[in-house]
Formats: sequence, structure tokens, C-alpha cells
Amino acid sequence: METASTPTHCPYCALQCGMALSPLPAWGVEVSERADFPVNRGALCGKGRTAPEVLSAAVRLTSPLVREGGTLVPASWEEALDRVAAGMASVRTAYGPDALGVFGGGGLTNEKAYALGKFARVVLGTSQIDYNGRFCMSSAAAAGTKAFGLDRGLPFPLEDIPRTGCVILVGSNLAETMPPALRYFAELRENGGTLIVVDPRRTKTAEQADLHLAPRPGTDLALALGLLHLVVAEGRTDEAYIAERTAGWEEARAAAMAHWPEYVERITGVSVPELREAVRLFCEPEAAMVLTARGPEQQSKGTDTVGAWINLCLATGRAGRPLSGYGCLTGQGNGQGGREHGQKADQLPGYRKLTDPEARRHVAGVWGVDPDSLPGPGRSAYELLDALGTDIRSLLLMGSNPVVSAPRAGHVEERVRSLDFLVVCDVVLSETAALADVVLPVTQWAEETGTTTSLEGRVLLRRRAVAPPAGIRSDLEVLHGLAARLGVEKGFPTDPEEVFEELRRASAGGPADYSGISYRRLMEEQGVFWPCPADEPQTGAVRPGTPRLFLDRFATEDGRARFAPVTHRALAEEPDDEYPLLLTTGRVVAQYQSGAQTRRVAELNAAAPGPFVELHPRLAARLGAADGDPVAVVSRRGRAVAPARVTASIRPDTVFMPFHWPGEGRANTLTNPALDPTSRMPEFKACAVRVEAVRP
Ligand SMILES: Nc1nc2c(c(=O)[nH]1)N[C@H]1C(S)=C(S)[C@@H](COP(=O)(O)OP(=O)(O)OC[C@H]3O[C@@H](n4cnc5c(=O)[nH]c(N)nc54)[C@H](O)[C@@H]3O)O[C@H]1N2
Ligand SMILES: Nc1nc2c(c(=O)[nH]1)N[C@H]1C(S)=C(S)[C@@H](COP(=O)(O)OP(=O)(O)OC[C@H]3O[C@@H](n4cnc5c(=O)[nH]c(N)nc54)[C@H](O)[C@@H]3O)O[C@H]1N2
Ligand code: SF4
Ligand SMILES: [Mo]
Repeated sequence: METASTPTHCPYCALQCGMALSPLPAWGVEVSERADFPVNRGALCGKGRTAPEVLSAAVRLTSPLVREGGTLVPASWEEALDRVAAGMASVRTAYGPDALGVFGGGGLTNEKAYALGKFARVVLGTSQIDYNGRFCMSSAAAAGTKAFGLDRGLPFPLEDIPRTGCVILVGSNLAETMPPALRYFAELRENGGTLIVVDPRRTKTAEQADLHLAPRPGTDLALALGLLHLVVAEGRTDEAYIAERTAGWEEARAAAMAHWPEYVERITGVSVPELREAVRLFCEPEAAMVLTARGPEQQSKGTDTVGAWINLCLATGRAGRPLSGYGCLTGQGNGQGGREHGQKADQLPGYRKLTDPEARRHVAGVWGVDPDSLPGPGRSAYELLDALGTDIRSLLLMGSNPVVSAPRAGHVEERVRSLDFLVVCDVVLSETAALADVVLPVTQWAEETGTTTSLEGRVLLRRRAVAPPAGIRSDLEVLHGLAARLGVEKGFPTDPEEVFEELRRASAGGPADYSGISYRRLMEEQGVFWPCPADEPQTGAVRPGTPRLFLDRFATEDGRARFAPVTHRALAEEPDDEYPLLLTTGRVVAQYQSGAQTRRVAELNAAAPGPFVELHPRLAARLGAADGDPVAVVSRRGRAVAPARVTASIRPDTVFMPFHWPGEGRANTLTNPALDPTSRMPEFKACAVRVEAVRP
């Protein structure tokens, strides 16, 4: 199995860059370029290049740990799994199955996400499962489903970007979050196309743009409505397209017409001439795209906000046509597949709805259980974390580190600490794992085989390239062992390909249909785009997969896309006298997410050693804070302290913190868990704060 050089994909973000791994003679693996994989053509960012360092036993968990008299001590697998099964069984007996919580992650492979969802519903019988993708792209998913009848982050491959006429990139800093993807935008501009970046900060990505719009955080909805107003006023709508391929225009149009450019300028801080220029650049070429990322999505009105950007595409005939469309840049390694196979509170595999009787019947059939035995939808991620220690007494956590990454993290940490029983499966002792009653050390990425689905909707095979350190098991082995102890002997295979074969059947006929995709195909092809139904029954012809969606019709019942009738509304927490500034949060290139993995890599820590607060020189002068001085950022949730980074690249009314660190500089101590009513996404991108100088 372990050949000289194994083609695989990066463990981190949704770009899923191709790379090759070769075991080194003594220990470790070497990463080399894989020029054949078209998405990154060999290019890797520093995180991907250094990912093998996290394989080292020196930074890893190598034995199960159990809590004895307040401290975690090594234990055998038998003892650890017995304790977990007994702990869960006793909670279930005392409080019922819905007292058992499960929290997954968008970094888990499709096989793991599928098995985790099945484990929750079939073995535990709980409805209380959700995952960190709720904090990621859920608003875009909700808006995409409403508008197009189907949510696949990008409905076209990245290779289409250089050939379109204009891209509006809303709240994505992909120069730092997906560096190899920047190439597509550079090529767009080389080909004569234009790039508009919408971001309150002049980021590395914004520096590449022909036009940078810097709105006040949380006002993208008004911005998109203002652009649509101008599209109508300037007679730039595509009436034939609207009539033929959409529904709901009258209402959406009326809503947009109430958003005068001057009114939008007042809300967003983007000037009317800038709005006009954006409309001109977007409407003049034959084809254009809007791409969103976390900036406009992680808002308490994220679903409506994305809906407003989709409206702009629909009114101008720029969706479901070649080189045109709306797309969301999904974030985590399996951010796309992780949202399709049943670890989400309201979902069954194949992107089926848990409330759909036909979906329940189909999946229950594959699982060999009574459809009526499947629980209904449960709480969303933040609501689930908020219920820990009260309604939910035990939690099984796989693939997330919420003590660092969840909104209002001080409260979430307190809830986690109040659990009767916490079990964490992880590769390292994350800040959340450190609070567990039982920690189970698992294999990762290069040590196991599994599939991920990239931001393009491209299903890929990651292959095992090295053996794990001794004493470690896979997540699938953990679920198998627990299922058996809880009385379910069958249905939780440990071989990922066997799990995938079942996933194919469970997804067959669903919106995200994987039934035509096999490991063999994935070894031979550079990924397969879903939907990919099974081979043609009559002729046996293999179906090619679907790189481009919606070209003939949208996935709604009548084939028409739906406009969203949305209007501007305020932030959940507007600034006031006590908290006069806005905090927004995000990422830096050298750290990944909660930092559990990348904070263990020396080269990455040297590049990004700790948290900081970006603030404008005028604000810094008012505080009397120089670059590097500690400053305190205070919100209604708490206080965080980190060095000031003084820069004119941010709006004077806004401060920015990356969220990769625990402790005193933890950004999520401050963030507001106000939720979007549809997607249940928290407002990570805007809350009211004040900033204080800290005297040493
Ligand atoms: N280096 C690195 N790369 C990553 C990750 C990582 O942790 N580190 N995580 C991966 C994951 S899971 C994800 S989801 C992606 C996220 O990828 P991105 O969405 O690119 O990342 P963010 O930094 O969260 O947010 C992007 C930008 O939104 C801007 N922004 C803030 N508020 C607003 C607003 O109100 N409106 C608008 N329009 N913009 C706003 C911020 O200034 C920021 O520059 O990255 C993936 N790649
Ligand atoms: N303030 C603020 N907060 C945010 C965001 C923001 O922009 N601003 N972004 C949000 C977004 S988009 C996201 S996606 C979340 C991400 O935040 P988290 O959900 O905390 O994501 P990670 O840090 O990637 O955590 C993954 C954990 O799983 C472990 N792990 C990795 N691979 C495996 C595996 O195969 N099996 C198991 N069992 N464990 C594994 C890692 O070691 C790590 O401890 O953060 C959200 N939080
Ligand atoms: S861009 Fe994303 S997938 Fe590519 S090497 Fe960096 S972290 Fe890995
Ligand atoms: Mo994410």
C-alpha cells in the first residue's frame, strides 16, 4: 500500500490542492508537487507544504486518555471505549437519547461524516447532531437552495474564472485563505476581465482588484440592493432572461427600488460613484460572476445578503449561463461533502431532508432500520453548544475545536465544562480535547484513505501514504467499536471504501448523487463532479459527472430560479456610546482555523506567532497606542487583549482580529452569537466593541 510516491490532497482548505507524498527513510514524509492536478498545478501554500509536521508523534496524541481525579491519564483502547459506551448509555438511561449530543466537522472525509450521522441516528437514536459547517457556509447554502433548488458551492469549475468578463468577490481574502487560487483571478485580469473586491479592509486580495469597495461590516445586503437599484435605473436588466428563467422579480425589484444609491451610501460608506462604477464593470461584459465567502455570509442576515447578490446575477441574466453565475467559496477541506451526507441537524445522506418521508424511507432502507426510528431534526451548532450541561448531558466531538472557534467562546467553554461526559476524537490535544473525560487519538489525512469534495463540487480521493504512529485508530474504527459496545454489531465497517460503497447507495437519487462515483474512478480521473448518477442502466455507459450546473434549467420544481424579496436591516448589535466600534474577524495565511494543527508547526508560528488587533492610525492615535502595544477589545461578551497592528488598510470605524488563538487574545471571547433566522449562522463578522489602551 505504501508506495514510493502517493498522489493525494492537502489536509486543510477546500481548494484540496493536489500533492504527492513520499515516506522518508528514517521517519516522516516529504511533500512534492503534483503538476498533473489541474486545480493548483503544483502550487501549495505554506500550510500544505508543512502539513507533514503534524504527523509527528511528538505533537500527536498517541494513546487514549481518560480523566482520573481531574487529570487526563493514558489508558488502553479497551478501557477508553468501554468508558465512552458506559458513559453514553448511562446518560441515555437517565435523560433519554436527546441528551446525547454529537458535533462533527467539515474537515472530516465523506466517509466519516456519513458514518457519524448514521451513528447518531441509528446507534444513539439522538436528534442532537450538528457540525462546524454551520459556522462556515450555511448562509450561502440556504440562499443557494432557495434560489436555485440546489446548493453546490461553485456551480462551475474554477477554470471558468479567467474566461469570464468580471468577478465581484464579496468578503473573500483568498490571497491568504486559498493562495493558489489567486492565479485564476490574475489570469482573468490578464485576459482583460476585471475584478471587484468587497471587503472593509484593503487586504492582499483587495490590492489585486480593479475596484475595491470597502463597506462598513455587515452592510453587504444594502450594498447589493443599491447595485440592483442602479441596474434597474440604468436599464441594464435582462428582461428576456428574467421572463424565461426566473420567478419573483416584481417583488425583488420593488424592494431594490426602495434602496436609493444615496441611502445605500449612507448605510455602507461606499460612495455613489463607486456603486456606479461597479455596476458598469459588472454589466458591460457578456458574462460575469459573483463569488461570496465568509465576509457577507457570517452575518445574522447572511442568507438574505447572499440572496441579494444572487438577485443581482438573476436580474442581469448572469446565472445558469456559460461563464456566468453565483458561487460560494466553501472553506474547509471537505466543507462541501461534509454538508451533504448527514452530520447536519436536518439532513440525511445525499443532501436529503430529514423531514422528507421519501428520503427517510430510502435511507432507512439502506441502513436496514425502520424509517419511524429515525429521529427528527435537531438543534443548530450554536444552539447545541448552548444547551450543553442543561438539555444535553454528554457530547461526542469529532473534527472541531469549539472552545476556540465558536462565537461567545467564554460561554461555550463554560457550557462544555458543565457536561456530565465529554468525548473528543482528535489528532492533537486541542483546547477542547483538554477538557474531555475521554480523548481518543485518531489517524489523519496521510495515514488513511477517504474522499473529500472540494469547493468546486469535485469528489477526490485522498490516499494513505504512511503508517500512523503506534496506538492510534481511525475515526471509523472508533465508531465501529462504540457501535458494537452499544449493541449495533453491523453497519459500521472500518474500511473507508466499504463505507463509501454504502454512501453511494444512500445518496442515489438524492440532490448530491454520488452513486456513479467509485474509488477506482477516483484513482483514474482527476476527481468527479457531483451529481453523478450510477451508470446508464440500459447501456452500462459511465456518466461523466457534472462540472457545470443549471445551464438548461435550475434545480427547482419548475426549473426557474427564485429572486429573494429582501430588504436592508441593521446588525444584531449596532455600535453605541459604550461600544462605538465594530469588530470583524477572520484569518491569516499561516494559521488554520482554531490553530489546533498549524500552531504545532514551527515555520507557521514564526510567520504568525499570535493574535493581533488591526486598527486604523487615527483610532490608534486617539488611544495613544503605537504599533505593537497591547490593546484591549471589549464587547458585551468579554474582553480580549492583543498587540495593536496599526494600518491604514482598515476602516477607522472597524477593528479586525484573527480567531486562530486561545487564551487572552481569543477573538471569539468577543463575538456575538446572534443567529441568522434561516441558516442559524452566527454573526462572526460584526459586533459592537470598544478598544482601550493597556498600560503595561
Ligand atoms: N490561512 C487560512 N486559510 C483558510 C482557513 C484558515 O483558517 N486559514 N480556513 C478555511 C475556511 S474553513 C474558510 S471558511 C475560508 C474562509 O475564507 P475567507 O472568507 O476568505 O476568510 P475570512 O478571513 O474569514 O474572511 C474574508 C474577508 O471578509 C472580510 N469581511 C469582514 N467583514 C465583512 C463584511 O461585513 N463584508 C464583507 N464583504 N467582507 C467582510 C474580512 O476583512 C476578510 O478579509 O478559508 C479557508 N482557508
Ligand atoms: N471569530 C470567528 N470565528 C470563526 C470563524 C470566523 O471567521 N471568525 N470562522 C468559522 C469557520 S468558517 C469555521 S469552518 C470554524 C472552524 O473552527 P473549528 O471547527 O474549530 O475547526 P478546526 O480548528 O479545523 O478544528 C478541527 C479539529 O479537528 C481535528 N482534526 C483534524 N482532522 C481530523 C480528523 O480527521 N478526525 C478528527 N476526529 N479530528 C480531526 C483538528 O486537530 C482540530 O482540533 O470556525 C468558525 N469560527
Ligand atoms: S491552499 Fe488550501 S489546499 Fe492548498 S495547500 Fe494551502 S491549505 Fe492546502
Ligand atoms: Mo469555514
